[in-house]
Amino acid sequence: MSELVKFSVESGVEVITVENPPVNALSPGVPEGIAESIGRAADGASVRAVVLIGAGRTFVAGADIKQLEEQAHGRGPGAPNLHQLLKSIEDCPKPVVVAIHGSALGGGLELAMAGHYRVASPDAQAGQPEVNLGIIPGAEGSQRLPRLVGVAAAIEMFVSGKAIGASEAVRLGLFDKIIEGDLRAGAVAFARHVAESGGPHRRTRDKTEKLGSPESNAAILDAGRERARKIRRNMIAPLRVIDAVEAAVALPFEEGCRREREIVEKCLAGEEARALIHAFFAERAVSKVRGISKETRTHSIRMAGVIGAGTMGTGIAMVLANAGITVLLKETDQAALDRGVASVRKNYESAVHKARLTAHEMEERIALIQPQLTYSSFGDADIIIEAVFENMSLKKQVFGEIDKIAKGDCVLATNTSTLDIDEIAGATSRPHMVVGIHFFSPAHVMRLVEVVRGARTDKEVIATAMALAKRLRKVGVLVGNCRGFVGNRMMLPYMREAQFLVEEGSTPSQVDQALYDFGIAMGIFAVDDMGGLDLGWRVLQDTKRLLKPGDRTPLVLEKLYDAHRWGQKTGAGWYRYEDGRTPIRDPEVEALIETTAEQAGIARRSISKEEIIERCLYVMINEGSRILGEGFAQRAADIDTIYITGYGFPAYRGGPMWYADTVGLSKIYERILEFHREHGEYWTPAPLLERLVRDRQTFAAFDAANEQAVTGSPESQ
Ligand code: 3H9
Repeated sequence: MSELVKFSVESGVEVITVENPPVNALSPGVPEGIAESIGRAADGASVRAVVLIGAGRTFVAGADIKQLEEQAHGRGPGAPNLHQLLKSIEDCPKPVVVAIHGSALGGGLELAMAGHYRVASPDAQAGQPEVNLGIIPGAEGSQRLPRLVGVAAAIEMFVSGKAIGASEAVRLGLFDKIIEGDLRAGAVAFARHVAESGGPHRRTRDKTEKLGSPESNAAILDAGRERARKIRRNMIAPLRVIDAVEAAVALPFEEGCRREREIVEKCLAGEEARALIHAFFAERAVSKVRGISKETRTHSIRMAGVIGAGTMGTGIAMVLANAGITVLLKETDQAALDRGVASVRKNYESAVHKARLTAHEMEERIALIQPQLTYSSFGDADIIIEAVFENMSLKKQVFGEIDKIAKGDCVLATNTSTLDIDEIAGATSRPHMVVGIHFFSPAHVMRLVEVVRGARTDKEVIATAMALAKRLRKVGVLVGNCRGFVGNRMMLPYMREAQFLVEEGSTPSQVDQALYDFGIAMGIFAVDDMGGLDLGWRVLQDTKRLLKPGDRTPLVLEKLYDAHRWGQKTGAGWYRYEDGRTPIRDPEVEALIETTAEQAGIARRSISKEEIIERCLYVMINEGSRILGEGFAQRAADIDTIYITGYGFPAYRGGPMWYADTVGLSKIYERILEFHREHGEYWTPAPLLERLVRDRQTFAAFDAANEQAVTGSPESQ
C-alpha cells in the first residue's frame, strides 16, 4: 500500500484516506494507492461501501503541478493519465462516497466526480482552476462537470477558474449533501445509508439529462467563448476548454475524454502553460527569504498604529482590520481624520453593497479602527505603519516622534514607495526595528506588498513583515533599499521611454493600445493619468537632479503639468475625461506633443507596434537585470511576481523577466545595443544581462543556480 494513501474498514465501509501534505496533490503514489484500495473494496466481501477522504487541511488540491511543469518543459511524462483509476471508481460495484473538506480543485474535483456521491463540510470549496495554469482539466473534468451541473454552469467554472462554495455546489447538483460536524463520521453514515438503500448508484458518465440540446448549447457555447475572450484576454486555454465542453455535449463519453486529453497535451506544450506554471511557483517562492526560516522568531501583532488617514493610510487600516487587528488610525487634525473615517465606511459600504461583506461584519471591522489625534495610545501598538505624504523630512519627523512613544519591540514600518529606508531609520534610536512595507494603491484591493529591507533591519523584523503580509492575504515580496525599490524603479524608465516614443512620433493612445494588446492591464499613459501627473512631475524633478550631461529627459510632461492637466483628478492629462474615468484621445495633447517635438528638433516618424513593445519592455527588463545583479531582488521570479500582482503584467507571459527568457536574452541584448547607439547612455546594457548572454544563460537558470548555491542541492529547492 502506498505511503500516501491509507485505508481502514469501519462498520462495513472502507475509508480511503489520501495523506500527501500539504495539499494532498495527486503526486506519484497517490493515484496508485487509491486504485489499490478501490480494488480491495470492490473485492472485499465485508465491504459494502467506500468513503474517499483527504487528511489534513484539505481534500485533494489537484494534480501535482511539479509534474505538469516537468511535462511542459519536456522533462518528464507529466501528470498521470487517470482514466483507468476514474473508471475503476465509477465502475466499483459498491457505492463510492467522496468526502470533501477544504478544497477539491482540478484533479481533486475530477477524482471526486468519478465517485457516486459527494458529501462536504459546510466550508468546502470546489473548482476547476486549470485555466490559471494555462491548461484545461485533464482528468475528464470537462466531460463530467457539465453532466453534473449543466453546460452553462460548467463553462462558468472552467473559464473563471473560480471555486464555488458547498451550498452552491449542492444547488448545482455537484455535491449531494452538506455534513455538519465530523465529516468522516458523517460520510461513513451516509455511505452505509446509500448502501442499504440498494441504489441504483448512478455513474456520472451516464448522466446526460443536463447536457442540453444542440440548439440550446450553441448559444451557451458562443456566450462562453465571448466571456472567455473578455475575462481571459488573449488566452488560449479558456477557449480550448469550451472546445472540450463542446465535445462533452456532442460525443460519447469515451470519445469526449480522448478529445480532452488531446487538448490538454497541446496546452501543456505551449508557452501560456509554461508561463502560468512559472507564475504559480514564483508567487509561492517569494515567501522563502534567504537567511530566514520557519524557526525565525516573529513579533506577534495584535494592535497596529497607522499614521496618516489619506488614501493609503485608510486602505492599510482596512486591510489590518479585515485580518482582525485593532488599528489606531492617526491624523493631525479632526477634519482630515473625519474624512479618513468616512472613506473607510464608504469603502466598506461598497463591499456590503456588492455582497462581499455583511453589514454586521462591516460594523465589526469599523469598530476595530480607532480614530486618534494624538500618539497617546500608540505605546501599546505592536507595529506602527507610517503612511504620510511622500516627503523625507516629514517622514523623518514622524519616525523621530514614534521612536519616543513606541514600546521596545514595536516594529516601525514606513509605507514609502521611493524613499531611502536607512535615512528614515536614522531618525530613530532603533534602526534595526525599521522596515519598509510598501502597499500599492488601493491598499485594500491590490495584492502586492514590497517588504523593504534596510541596511540594519533585524531578520526577525523582516520575518514579521513577511508573516504580516501573508496574514493580510497579500503577496509579500522582499526587496532591497534602492530608489523606487523594485516595482517603481523599473516603472520609471518604462514611463520615460513611453514619453520618448510619443515625442518621436506615436500618440499616447497608440502606445497604450500596443501595451494593452500585449496584455498589460492598462496603458502607461492611462495609468499616469490615474495616479496623477503631479506625482509624475515631482518624480521627474527628482530624477532631473540625477541626470548626467547629455542625458535625455521627457519634455511634454512638464507642459501638461504647467497647463494643470494633472490627469483624472483635473479631468484632463494625457487624455481628456468626460465621466472622470474613461480616457478619450485628445487632439489638443497630440498637437502639444507635435509642437514640443518640433521645437526640440525631434524628427517625428511612424513607429511600429513592435518597436513600442520592445522599447517599453526592454528598458524595463534591462532595469530589472540591474536590480537583480545589484542584489535588490532575491530572484528574477520575485520581479515577475511583483509585476504580475502589482503592475498588471499579464500572468500568461510569466512576468517581465520570464518574458525576456522566452524572447531570448541575446535577441533582447542586441536590440538594447541598437537602442543604446540610437538613443543614448540610459540604454547601457545591465552587466548581469551581458553576463547571462555571454554565458548563454536565462533568468530562470540564474534563479535555479542561486537557489542551489543557497540550499546546496537542487533536490531541496
Ligand atoms: C490539475 O489538477 C490538472 C488536472 O486536471 C489533471 C489531472 C491529471 N501541486 O498555495 P499555498 C504547494 S492542475 C503541487 O501556499 P494555501 C505550493 O506550491 C492543478 N504543489 O497554500 C506550496 O508549496 P511550498 C489544479 C502544490 O493554503 C504549498 O503547496 N489545482 C499544489 O495558501 C502550499 O500552497 C490547482 O491549481 C499542487 N496542486 O492555498 C490548485 N497546490 O510550501 C493550486 C499547492 O513549497 N493550489 N501546492 O511553497 C492552490 O490553489 C493553493 O495551493 C491551495 C492552498 C488553495 C490549495
